[in-house]
Amino acid sequence: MKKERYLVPQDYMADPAVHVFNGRVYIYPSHDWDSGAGENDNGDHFEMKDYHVFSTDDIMEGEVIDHGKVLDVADIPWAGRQLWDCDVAEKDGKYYMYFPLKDKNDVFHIGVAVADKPEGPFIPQPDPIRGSYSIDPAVFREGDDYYMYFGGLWGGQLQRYRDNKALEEPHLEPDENPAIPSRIVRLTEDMLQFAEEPRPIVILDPATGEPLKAGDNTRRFFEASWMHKYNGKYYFSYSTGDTHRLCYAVGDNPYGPFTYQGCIMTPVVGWTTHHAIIEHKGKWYIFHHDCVPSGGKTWLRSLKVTPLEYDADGHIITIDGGGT
Ligand code: FUB
Repeated sequence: MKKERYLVPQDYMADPAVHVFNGRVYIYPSHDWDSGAGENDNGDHFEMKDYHVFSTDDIMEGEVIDHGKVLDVADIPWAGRQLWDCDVAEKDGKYYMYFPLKDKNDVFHIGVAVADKPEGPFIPQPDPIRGSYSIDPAVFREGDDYYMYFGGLWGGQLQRYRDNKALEEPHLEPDENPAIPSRIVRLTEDMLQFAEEPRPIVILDPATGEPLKAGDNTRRFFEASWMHKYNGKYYFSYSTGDTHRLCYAVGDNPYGPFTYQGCIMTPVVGWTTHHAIIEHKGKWYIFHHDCVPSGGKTWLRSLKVTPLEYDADGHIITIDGGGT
């Protein structure tokens, strides 16, 4: 099998969420472009304004179809700017796209748009999800329940919240405190709201049994949550942000706690790293992005896929991302 593949060489796409719907693989990426905004820790250079959907029936070799623009920031009533990483879930033949977007006050919330087909078009709800904040929604289905994982530090604004309430001042924890966690929340039956208060995702250090610390920045959560299940275990994976790694932790249920396991992918070329992990036709894949085709421009990222393997104990074998 090929070792990796760029999936959309004709355009810049990033932050893939991937699902198999009706036997076909659908990819929901962010759509990068060169807005001219300056690069900073606030992420102003990620000025994305629409989404495209892609699909294929053969991940490593098949034609990847671009279904075109499926949602535009201009059509979202509460929009300010910046459509970042989205995800899509199916329920009863309808498709729900969850997207982070800054409102007119430059505060991120998570919105929902609905379609009759996995390839859209998606029609946005008039308002964001009540009580939603920060970025990077990833939706995981367990039977009849749908859970959203979300959150991201720095430009993703997660440090502005504690116990689901906005703080007066953003607060990055001191190094010796528990790291700021990703969040999980179950969705309502109509898929349009939170059914409960979001809860923290606790990642435990296997050596001490204690939550990973804020200063442990090669292992602690930063952004890009994803959940998949393998051999009955729940694999929570995420980006470590400023140390540019994709890492994972394993638990016994969707809420955790999760115990840290290791690195899935070493840094790619580019600042951000972001992924989705799926099984298709008995093989496992990690979809991700890097900035090799743009010559390292971190706001112009290209979509990739690489086969993913486990060892006999269920540990993910680390992939070399090709960066430093
Ligand atoms: O694409 C904008 C942001 O960059 C995403 O929301 C993060 O996960 C990072 O990939």
